[in-house]
Amino acid sequence: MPVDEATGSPAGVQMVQLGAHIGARIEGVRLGGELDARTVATIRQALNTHRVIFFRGQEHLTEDGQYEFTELLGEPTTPHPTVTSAGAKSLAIDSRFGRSNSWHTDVTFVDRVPRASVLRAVSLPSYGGSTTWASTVAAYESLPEPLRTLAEGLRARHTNLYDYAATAEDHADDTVRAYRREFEATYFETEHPVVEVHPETGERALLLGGFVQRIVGVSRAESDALLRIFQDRVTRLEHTVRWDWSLGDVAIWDNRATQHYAVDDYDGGQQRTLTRITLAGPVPVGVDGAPSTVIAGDAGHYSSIEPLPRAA
Ligand SMILES: O=C(O)CCC(=O)C(=O)O
Ligand SMILES: [Fe+2]
Repeated sequence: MPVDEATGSPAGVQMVQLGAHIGARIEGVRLGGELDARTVATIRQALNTHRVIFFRGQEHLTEDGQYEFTELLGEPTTPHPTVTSAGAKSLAIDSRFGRSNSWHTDVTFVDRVPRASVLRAVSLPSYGGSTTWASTVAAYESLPEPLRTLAEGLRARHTNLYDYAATAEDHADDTVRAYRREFEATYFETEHPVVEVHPETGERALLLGGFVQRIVGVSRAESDALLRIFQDRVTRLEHTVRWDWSLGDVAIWDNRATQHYAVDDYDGGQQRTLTRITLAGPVPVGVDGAPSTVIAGDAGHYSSIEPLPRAA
C-alpha cells in the first residue's frame, strides 16, 4: 500500500486539524471491519494527538459495521453498566430518553473508565443538536503551577446518581424518568484522582465531569469551589471543538483526555438518535501512581480492564 512519506499515513488519508488543542477531521477513510492495519494505526495516533476525530460520509455503516470497526481499535465493552439496551451491541443515544447537555466524561462512575467512545449519527433534527468536546489535557496545562499541584493531590468521588437538584427545572416526562431509573438501577461509586496520567501519552489530564459528587476530604462548599475553578478551565472555548452533525458522520474521542456536551438546541418534538460503542480502558492512575478505587458496584459485566501499556 502506498504511504505518504511525511506523515506515515496511507496515501489518500488526510488529517484536517480543527483547533490548536482539540479536534481533527480525517478524510479518505471508509470505516468498517475490513480497514487495513496502517489506517487503524493512523486513527489511534490521531486520537492521541487530537483527542476527538471526525469522519464524514460513512452512510454505509450499520450497527454491525460500527461494532466491527470499533473492534479494530480495542475491545468493545457491553453498551452500558446499567442501561441494558435490550441485547443491542451499541448504546442508543436517543433524544426521547434524555439529552446529555451537561459536561461529562463517559461512565466515570466505574473504575475501568472507557478508553474511547465511537458515536455514529442515525437520525438528526433539522437544526441544532451539535456536540462539543473539550480537552482536559489543555485544561490541566493551562492551570497556574500552584493550582496544578493542588489538583494533583486531590481525589474525587464519581457516582451514577442523577443530580435532581441541578436538573429541577427540567420537566422530565415518563420516558425520561424511566430511563433515569434504569441508569441508576445499580449504584456505582468510584474514587478517581483529579489528575490522571494518560496511559499512552504520559500527559496529565483533569478527570472530572458531571458524574463527580464531590472532592474527597474537604467540605461541600470547598468541593464546589474547587470544582468550579477546575471545570472553568475545561470549558474555556479555546479548549473546545464543536461538531455540527450530518447523517453518515462518526466521531471518536479519547475519553481519558476529554469531556463533552450535547447541545440541546432543537425543539422537543424532533427526533435525534446516535449509536455509541465504548472501548475498554485501564483503571486510571494519579500522578502519585495510586489507581482509582471502587467504593460501590462491580463493573465486570460492563467491561474488562485493559492492561496498561508496558513502559518503554
Ligand atoms: O448526544 C450526543 O451528541 C452525545 C451524547 C453523549 O454524551 C455520548 O454519546 O456519550
Ligand atoms: Fe457522553
